Amino acid sequence: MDAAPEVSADAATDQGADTAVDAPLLPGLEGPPTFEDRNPDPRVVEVDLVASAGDAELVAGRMTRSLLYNNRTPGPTLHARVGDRVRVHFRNDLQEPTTIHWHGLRIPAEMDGNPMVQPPVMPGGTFDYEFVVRDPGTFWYHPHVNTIEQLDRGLYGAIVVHEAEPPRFTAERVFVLDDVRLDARGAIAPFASGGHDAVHGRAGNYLLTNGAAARASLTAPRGSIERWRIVNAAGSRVLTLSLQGASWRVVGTDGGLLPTAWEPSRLQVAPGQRFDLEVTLNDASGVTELLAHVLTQTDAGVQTVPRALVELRYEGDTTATPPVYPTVTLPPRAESPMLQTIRLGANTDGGLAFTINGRVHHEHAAPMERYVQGEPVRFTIINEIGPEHPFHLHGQFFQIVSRGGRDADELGLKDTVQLGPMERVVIETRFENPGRWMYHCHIPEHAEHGMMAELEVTPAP
Ligand SMILES: [Cu+2]
Repeated sequence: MDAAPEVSADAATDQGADTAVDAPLLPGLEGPPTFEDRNPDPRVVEVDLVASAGDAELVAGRMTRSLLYNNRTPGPTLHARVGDRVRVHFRNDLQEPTTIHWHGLRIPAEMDGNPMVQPPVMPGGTFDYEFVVRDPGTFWYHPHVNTIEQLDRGLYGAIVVHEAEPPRFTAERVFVLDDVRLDARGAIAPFASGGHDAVHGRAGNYLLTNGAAARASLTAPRGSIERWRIVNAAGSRVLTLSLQGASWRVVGTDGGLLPTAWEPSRLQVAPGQRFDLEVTLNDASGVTELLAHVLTQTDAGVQTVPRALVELRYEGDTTATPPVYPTVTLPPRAESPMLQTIRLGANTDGGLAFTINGRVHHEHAAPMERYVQGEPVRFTIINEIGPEHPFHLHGQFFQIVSRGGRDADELGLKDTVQLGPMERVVIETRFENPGRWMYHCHIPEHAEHGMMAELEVTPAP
């Protein structure tokens, strides 16, 4: 941890906000700028957040009418340390209602920003979100109203919560990945209510890295060891990533650092998921590329083509000390958990709709099930249809027990798990966070057409 002069909150206030010093310093983040913290107390992060329409340069030299947080997409990164209090003064300058959902944070249900527990913030309206960030990790925020359009038009941003004693890297970088569908004029293409988009969710024709369609061009000294925090903010695109010209290990996922790192050949990141990578820049080539392998129409038919999201060139040399990771222990598997089944399906009774346990769910429906805080529950989630579903549970972490009947090797605490066509995944949670919580497919077209339900966790007696 960087040493910083100790300055009491009171002294900082006396001197005015301009001279306030946050102590101890958080590790710096490369990527989207962080929010301006207007509270001098180093344990309080207090920020202003405005959603509005505006122009963004998604493709170089062209402006695209988008929806923005604080006039940019991705919005500023919310940067805090575990245990910090976060206050977000939100104002909705959109022409439509919205909310902010803090994806993955285990915060009080009334701050979760989902429309089952919070009336949407109307145009011109405000809402103050306040919570303590209990868990270190990489998270993100986005609207939970008309998500099909609001997310796709650019409303999302990253959240980084540092460990109490963060491992030290040469640099930490945030990469918020997305795709967007632009028409020939560079405008966001109209949203269709049927067809392929309704079945599979809308995919874009441009990949975005931190809001730009061009590959991110970066430099770093050879010998660096960096932490890369990856967020998939796309509506429906599963990203298959590889790294060329560097060695990498997965050191964290949705719910923070892992007990043991693992080295992928390719890494699949479903919509909503996050992965933290340790990247060692030591390749003879002098250039490192983060690639997304994308199905593409070519002259030779549809093929998987690598697209560079990030190109990093070595400049200078350094000798990084390997980071020292805190010891992480995952909750053990329960001996006799309650067993539940969640079936993800569809029906075409009155147009295409998506179902959970045979029901088309609408907002403000009553909670489907009740659980007691701390009670271990094992869910068998069955995808009974062809389209894929990134299944997301609000306000809790879970572990992936098995996939397709085999023990899962997907280590770590998760809040989002990908289900392929007709696939069956078993997860286990202990419902540590009481309240009313949504669970849904993270593809907005599926969620908003029925695949979004609610459960309730009652406080432990
Ligand atoms: Cu789905």
